[in-house]
Amino acid sequence: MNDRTLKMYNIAKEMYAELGVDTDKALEAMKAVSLSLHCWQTDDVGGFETPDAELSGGGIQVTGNYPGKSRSIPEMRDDLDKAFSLIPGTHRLNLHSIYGEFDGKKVERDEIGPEHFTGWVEWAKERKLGLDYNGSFFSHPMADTGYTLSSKDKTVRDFWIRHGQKSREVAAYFGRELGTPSIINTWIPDGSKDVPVDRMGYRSILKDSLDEVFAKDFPASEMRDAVETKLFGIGSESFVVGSHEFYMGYAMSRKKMVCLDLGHFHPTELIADKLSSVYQFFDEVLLHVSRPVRWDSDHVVILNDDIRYLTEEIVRCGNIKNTYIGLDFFDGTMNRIGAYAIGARSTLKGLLMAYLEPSAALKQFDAEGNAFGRLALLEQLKSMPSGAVWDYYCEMMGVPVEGEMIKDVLAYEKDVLAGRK
Ligand code: RNT
Ligand code: ZN
Repeated sequence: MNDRTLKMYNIAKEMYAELGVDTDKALEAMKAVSLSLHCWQTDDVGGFETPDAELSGGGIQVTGNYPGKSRSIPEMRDDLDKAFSLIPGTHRLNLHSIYGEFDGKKVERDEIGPEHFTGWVEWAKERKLGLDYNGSFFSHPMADTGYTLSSKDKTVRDFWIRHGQKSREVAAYFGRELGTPSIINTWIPDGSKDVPVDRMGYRSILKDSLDEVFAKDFPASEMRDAVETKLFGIGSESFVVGSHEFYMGYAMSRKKMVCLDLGHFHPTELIADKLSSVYQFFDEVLLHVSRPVRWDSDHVVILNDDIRYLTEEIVRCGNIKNTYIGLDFFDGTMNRIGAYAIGARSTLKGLLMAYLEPSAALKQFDAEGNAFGRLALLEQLKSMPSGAVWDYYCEMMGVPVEGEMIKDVLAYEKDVLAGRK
């Protein structure tokens, strides 16, 4: 441990102790936090379905052409190893079906099954990582009309129903092999640019299709389903079939989880405020931590107010063990490994700051109706030395502190990414 890091930590520890906060306890809590790192930041959600798979329409938009994106699964694994080495703690990996190992063969989405993920399972076992999963209902000719599971064309929707069913087999396989339940999230891009007339029809089809997708029961020890709500997207500005109300109702009636993505609501609407409501009625929830800039732009997560509020609520609600924290951003304009490091570390920093809250004192002000005391203490916290605790945590967990992280990422760019021409 670096001398200065230790000195600063000890001062911080003393200052927090004066507020009734035990920094060592906060760090113990941090060690138990597990993020689900999304694999798709390594290659801008391209996938490796065919040797030259390119992202095409159908609901996902990535901008940027920064050099060095992974072009194959081995490269992707190198990048993920690098990313994990920059993030303190034990985390999980979240795969999409377009990242199966298809050996250069064309495998249709409705044929992607566990056999295409044996290599990933080996990889995860070696690293003692849990795997989460997603069917990929986008970037495919069968998604070109803008409708998949809610399509009025039976051939189209049956195709995606089979994809959904197979995807759940993959997740269950992950859970069985790795001994930790795989969280499988279903997000579909369905909706329309212009105002539809038959909203009712599409939503009723979606409900029936989902019932078919979820017809088979799997033990909760193997996999758990989440359904991701959304307000609007590029190409689905006027209508998204799987809206928040739709999926809240669906998930509640079918005992599934909802997935709340920070970019999937009105720009001023906060997910942070939703958690304490959702926890009243659901056992578990999945989060997609992202950063919308004016729209669902999936910018790299930073420690902004939205993340502060979200992480505070996660901790304040006292239900983090039932909260699956997935990351979901993709930015092709910068070093992609650096993007992971920033996004994951900022989420963790938010959680650490939340664990460093003097919750007893704050709750007391709350209960007494002392709005000034509460606000003043919250403001005081903003200049407390949480950075010293963070650096200490990074060193303790064997990952680089802030300034070193930048150097480390730039060295990887020079040594590895620059060679990907
Ligand atoms: C899209 C959803 C979805 C995707 C990933 C790739 O709006 O947020 O979660 O980002 O599945
Ligand atoms: Zn998402």
